Formats: sequence, structure tokens, C-alpha cells
Amino acid sequence: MSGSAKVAIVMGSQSDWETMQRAADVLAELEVETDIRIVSAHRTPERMAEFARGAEESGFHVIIAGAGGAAHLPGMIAAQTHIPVLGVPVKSRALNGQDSLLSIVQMPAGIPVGTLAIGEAGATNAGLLAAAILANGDGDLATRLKDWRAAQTARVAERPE
Ligand code: RP5
Repeated sequence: MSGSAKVAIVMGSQSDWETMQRAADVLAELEVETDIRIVSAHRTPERMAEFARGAEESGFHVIIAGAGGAAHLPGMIAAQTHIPVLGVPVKSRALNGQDSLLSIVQMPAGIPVGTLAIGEAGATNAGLLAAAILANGDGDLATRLKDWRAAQTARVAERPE
């Protein structure tokens, strides 16, 4: 974590961290600094508003927001900042994350949230997408991202073992 981080990763609960850690991990691999916080739309609404309204001044360029169940967090943050918000539907205990997905993806026109897949794949891809957005203005990061993708391709065996 650092005052110069351009990517914020926020989540509604400590219980989301196991999933959201995937976003943090891939961004760390790409040498992208992150600022990671627990910010709940329901339990800490003032903290959420303070974070969202201060996101631009804090220097963030992308916000990754993960939440589960009645997952208002990404939309509520997007409502209070123009900075791109990537929403990760965390897999819920009751409905396997379908509730999280629908809560995040069905934003009304005017306040976009870029919604990823449910769970760990979505968190990983949110990290990669955040890096891709930053890479538009950062050639070194673009190179690291291309290398990361090439290494992934190289790991795929031609035949199953
Ligand atoms: C949401 O409620 C959180 O994002 C979390 O996914 C879900 C359950 O939270 P806990 O009861 O585990 O704290 O706000």
C-alpha cells in the first residue's frame, strides 16, 4: 500500500479478501501498486462515501470493488466518482454469487460499472483489466502485461499429460 497507488482495491467485508486477493496478486506480479481497503456500502456507509468522493484527490485511476450478496458497493462508489470502477461479484453462500452478479451488473444507464465474472476469475481479470487501462499511458507496464500474457500462453501444453 502506498500514497502513490493508482489502483484501489476495496471490498465489502474481510470475508471477501480470499477472493479479492487474486486481483492484488496479479497486480503485484505486474508491479502495480495497490491500496487495499475494507469499505462496506451497508456497514460503513460514511467510510465508503469518503473513499469514493476522495478517490480522484487520492490519485487513483482505477477502482476495483468486490462485494457479495446485495452487492451495492461498486455501484455506490461509481455514483460518487468518475474514476472507472470494475466490479467483482463475490461468490455468496446462499446463491453462489448470482445475487452478487445481478446486483453489480444491472446498473441503470448513466453510472457504469465494468462487471467481471463471479469469484476468483473475476478478481484476477479485474486486476488484469486495471493494468491494461493503466498501460495505455505507461509503456513499461504495457511491456510487462504483454510479457505476462506471453508467459501464460507458453504454459499451455499442446497435449494433456
Ligand atoms: C457483503 O456481504 C460483503 O461484500 C460480503 O461479500 C457479504 C457477506 O459479508 P460478511 O457477512 O461475511 O461480513 O457486504
